[in-house]
Amino acid sequence: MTRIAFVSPLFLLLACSGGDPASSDRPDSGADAALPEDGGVVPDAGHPEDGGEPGDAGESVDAGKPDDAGLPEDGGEPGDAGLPADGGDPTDAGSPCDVAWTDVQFGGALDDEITDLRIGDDGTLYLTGYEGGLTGVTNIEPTGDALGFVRALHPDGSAGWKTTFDTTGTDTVESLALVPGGFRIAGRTTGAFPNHTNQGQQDTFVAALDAVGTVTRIVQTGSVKPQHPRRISTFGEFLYVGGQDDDYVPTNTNYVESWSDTTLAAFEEHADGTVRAWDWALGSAGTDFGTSVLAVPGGVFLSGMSDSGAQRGPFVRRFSSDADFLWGARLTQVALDAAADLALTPGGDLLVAGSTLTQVGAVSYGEMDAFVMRIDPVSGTLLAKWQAGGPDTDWVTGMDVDAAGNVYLTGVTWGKIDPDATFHGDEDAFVLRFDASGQRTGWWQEGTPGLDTPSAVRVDRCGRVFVAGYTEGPLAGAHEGRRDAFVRRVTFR
Ligand SMILES: [Ca+2]
Ligand SMILES: [Ca+2]
Ligand SMILES: [Ca+2]
Repeated sequence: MTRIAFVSPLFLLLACSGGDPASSDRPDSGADAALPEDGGVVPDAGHPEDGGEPGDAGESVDAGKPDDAGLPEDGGEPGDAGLPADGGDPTDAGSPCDVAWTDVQFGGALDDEITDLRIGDDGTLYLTGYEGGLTGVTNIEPTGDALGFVRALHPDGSAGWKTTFDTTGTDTVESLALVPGGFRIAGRTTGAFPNHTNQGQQDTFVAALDAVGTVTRIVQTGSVKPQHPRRISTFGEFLYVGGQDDDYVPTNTNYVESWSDTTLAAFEEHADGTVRAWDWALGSAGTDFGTSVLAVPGGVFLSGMSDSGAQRGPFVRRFSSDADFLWGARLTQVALDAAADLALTPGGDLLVAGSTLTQVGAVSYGEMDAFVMRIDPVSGTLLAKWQAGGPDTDWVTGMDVDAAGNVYLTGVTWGKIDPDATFHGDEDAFVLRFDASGQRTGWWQEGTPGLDTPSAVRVDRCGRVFVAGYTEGPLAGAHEGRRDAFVRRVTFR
């Protein structure tokens, strides 16, 4: 059960629930995105359409060209605000989009992973992850003396600054958010940072970094259970961390006291410190995960999944910044289905991407498929949904949206994501591109004989698409051993 449990709970779920998941499907279709609990409370604390798109709302650059992999020809994109001058980009020599790229693989003999990827306006890539860990040892991955990192890569893939988080225990950085003047990151540690005490097993930490990676603030928080932050998202002074408390096996015992529970932690940043403001948790009798958070003006969306109980299946919920529950949407009724990631369209609709065993779109392609649902962010009403995949299991781990509304999904496939793809064995990485209406306009699959597992896909302002995660082979460079971190540029077919 050690394979992709760290990035995705698929194997864990498969192990925990013996029954046929399809039998839990209900005739009332997976589309009732507005749940009974959404009592119409719509204080409309802010339209998410201004949640982070700096003015590039309606570009239709290369919206439908199936073969456009973000080629340099769109370097003169009219909405492109990412001029090299605005970030001190060290590699600028002409058009910021006319930069060669060399794929990146790094790590040592032990396990190394990239957990998240963001791209700045100037084309700099920012990675989070860990190095020197061990997977496959306990139910918590990684273990060992892993150190967490945040790294910058120049737009050509060459190394920029690197900041590490390294107590005497196991440390990882799980996610980062770009904020004016720097970054906010979430990670976890079995140790203790200066002036903090570990609350038991693994704690969450959140940190503020300036634009060159200097840590200016760090807060460690937790409980006796193993905290597992998965994604961080910020708006204004609010900082949200979504994830789960992993399966809790009390120290020096070998029984599971509680299966994992979805968690959402809200923090407020003040001049004199970062305060944990409120928490929300979902703990069914079974296994619950949180997968992503997306902060918007006035609140936050949380995605996750629950494998048992009346609300089993993938979900998204909206909360106000004061912890009021605004609405919840149960996306399917299948316990093994998962919501993986959240994004906003240029028009402000909420997109949820995930994986499903059932049919939510026009066609089911076999085993698990990728899905995307477009949801009214105010009411939770389902607006559109689509499905894609190959005949084998396809498991989504990340999503991004560009200024034209094209949607990019990444994940792993156990077969061919397209009939023309080559499957390299075990799991391969894939990326799918869709236009705003859900038509698939491109695919990409690469792999090695081992695991090739992306954690995030991001498109930059030049239309360049990058995928990052871990590989057990020479996916993007020389293989140093066990899992290595990788970043690859995607060329669509
Ligand atoms: Ca499939
Ligand atoms: Ca593979
Ligand atoms: Ca390695």
